[in-house]
Amino acid sequence: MAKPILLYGAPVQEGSRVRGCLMGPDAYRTANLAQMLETLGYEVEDHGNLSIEEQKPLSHPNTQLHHLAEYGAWTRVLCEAAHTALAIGGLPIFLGGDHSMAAGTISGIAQQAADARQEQFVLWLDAHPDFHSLESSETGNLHGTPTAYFTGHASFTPYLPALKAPIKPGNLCMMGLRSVDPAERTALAEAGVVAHDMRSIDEHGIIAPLRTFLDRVKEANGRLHLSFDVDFLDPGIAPAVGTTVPGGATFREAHLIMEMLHDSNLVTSIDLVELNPFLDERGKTARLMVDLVGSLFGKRILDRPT
Ligand code: Z70
Ligand code: MN
Ligand code: MN
Ligand code: MN
Repeated sequence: MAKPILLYGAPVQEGSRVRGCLMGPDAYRTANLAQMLETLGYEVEDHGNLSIEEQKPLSHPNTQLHHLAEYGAWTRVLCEAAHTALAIGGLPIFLGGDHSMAAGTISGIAQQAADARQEQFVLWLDAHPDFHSLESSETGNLHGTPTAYFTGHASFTPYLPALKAPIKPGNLCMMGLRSVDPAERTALAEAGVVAHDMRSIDEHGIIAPLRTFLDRVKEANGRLHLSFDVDFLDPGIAPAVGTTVPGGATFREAHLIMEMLHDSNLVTSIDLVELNPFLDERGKTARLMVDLVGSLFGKRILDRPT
């Protein structure tokens, strides 16, 4: 029997200055995410939306930073929820919410993987590496920082919880990069993150680099977390994001990635982030994301020999 799929809404929008991501979880529900998964034969439990208490503002020498206290509060709540979801044997899907939520979800799943003595890997599908430290962020938007936190590459003390189980930079594979700030570019190379930009996808396609990474996860008998930022996709097919970056993944590249992930049977947890329904066109992006999740969970065009 497949693990039950546990849905957690994370209406986080403090990580950017564009409002609307707090509506993300309800847009996925409106687009029938749970029903679609049930049709595929899964047991689905919707745990509703997580929330944080009102926070007193915190200050930092980088005066551009905003909502630092909320970032800490969401990270604590999501870290706990993610740890628990895995500990009870579920496959959690975190419905975002902006990408700052990945500081919590990924630190939580990494902690639980460490409890179970399993190696944790992360596939990061995004136009951006989100690898800023609190010091290097120019925009002050904290959705640009979670990967630097959960790898332990930068210190977030005392704003975020002490990291118990960092993700090894070499276990973090980024695909789709096309908007990388200078500080992030230097830091990515120095840390040894596995980073594929759009040129790499143009040259090699997505199959070869994804296979190489999935083979590594398999050999390590590891777990795989998928963190899927809507802006990985081309804005022509997925307009509902605050910062659109041209030249993203196509409909077919995205479905193929999801199908390969399904066939690998390695995915143990998922974030769907940065959907901003306020910017959508008649639900098109939410529906596309639900269709992609369908491919990830085994929806296919024709039966295939196994
Ligand atoms: C830029 C920054 C960003 C979206 C992440 C962009 C960050 N590097 N934007 N995800 N949509 O503001 O630090
Ligand atoms: Mn992102
Ligand atoms: Mn534990
Ligand atoms: Mn992004």
